[in-house]
Amino acid sequence: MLIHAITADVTYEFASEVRAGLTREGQKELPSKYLYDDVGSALFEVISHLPEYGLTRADARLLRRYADEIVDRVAGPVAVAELGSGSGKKTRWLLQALCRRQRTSYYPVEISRSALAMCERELRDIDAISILGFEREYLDGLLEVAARRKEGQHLFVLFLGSTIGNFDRPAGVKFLSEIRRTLEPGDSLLLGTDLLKPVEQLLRAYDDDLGVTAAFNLNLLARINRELDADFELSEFAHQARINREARRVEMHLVSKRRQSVRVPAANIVVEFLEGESVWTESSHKYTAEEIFETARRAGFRCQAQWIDEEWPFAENLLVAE
Ligand code: AVJ
Repeated sequence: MLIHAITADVTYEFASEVRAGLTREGQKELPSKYLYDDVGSALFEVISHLPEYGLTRADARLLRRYADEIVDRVAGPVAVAELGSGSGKKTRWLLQALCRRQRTSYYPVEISRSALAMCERELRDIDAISILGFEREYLDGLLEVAARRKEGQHLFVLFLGSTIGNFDRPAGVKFLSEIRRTLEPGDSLLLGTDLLKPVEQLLRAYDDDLGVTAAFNLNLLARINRELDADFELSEFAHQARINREARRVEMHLVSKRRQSVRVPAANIVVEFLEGESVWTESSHKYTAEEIFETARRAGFRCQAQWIDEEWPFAENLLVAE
C-alpha cells in the first residue's frame, strides 16, 4: 500500500515535469535526470566503455592512480557520502585507500534503485567497510547522511563523473553551496569535472558511431511511452549533439524529423512538433582547470588540490569547506 502510494507520487512528478517541459514556449526541454531509468542507466554503463567517450575511464584512472594521495589530504576520521554512485566501480580505489587507514562507513546516494543495488554488490567485499545506501535525490540523501555524523567525525563527499556538468554554471555554484551548507568547516568534497577539449572530440563523445548515445537519448521518449502511455514514434526523432560555445557545453537534443503531434495521456497533453524542432534533453558543461578554483570559492570551499588526466583532459578537485 505504502509502496503503491510512493510509486504513484513519483509518476505524478514525472508527468508534471514532462508536461511543463513539452508545453513551454520556445525551446522544448526535458530534465536530464529522467534519462536514468533501468534501461538508461544500463546504456550509460555501455557508453562509459565506448572508445569515443573517455570521460569515465579518465575519472577512474585518476582515482586509481592517486587514491592514496587524495585520501592523505582528507581530514579524518571520515564517513563517505557519494552523490550519484552509479555502479560504484571507480569508487573502489578511494574506499580501499581509506579502509587501510580506518573503518569506513560509505553512504551511496542514488535515485536509481538498480544502480544502488549494483554498487552495494560491487563494493561489499572491501575490508573494514560498512555500506548503507539511500535511494534519494542528492541533497535529501546528503542531509540524512549528515544526521548520522558522529562526534568528531568529518564528512567526505564524492561528486564524481562530472555530473556537475549537467547544471549550468550558476546552478552548479548554487548546488555546491547547498552541499556546503550541510557540511562543517574542514569537511571535504571530491569533485570530478570534465575539461574543455576540441569540438570534434566532444561531438564524437556525444554521438558515437555505434549509436549507443542515440539510444540513451531516445530512451527518454521510450520511457515516456512506457510510463505515461504516450505515443512517441521513436523512428521519427533523431539524436543530435550540439556544441554551445558561449556556454562551453555539449547539448543533447531529440529532433523531430517531420511535423507531427504526440499524445501523452498521463500528462494530459497533445504536443505539436514542427519539422526540425527539438527537445533539449541534457547539457554537459566543460570546465577549465583554473575556473574550478573560483567556482569552489564562490560556493564556500577552497580548492586544495587538483589531479588532471593527460590522456582525456579531466580533473579531480579536492575542495575543503571553509
Ligand atoms: C553522466 C552526466 C557525466 O554528461 O557526459 C553521457 C551523461 N550523456 N553521454 C555526461 C552522458 C551522454 C554524462 N554524465
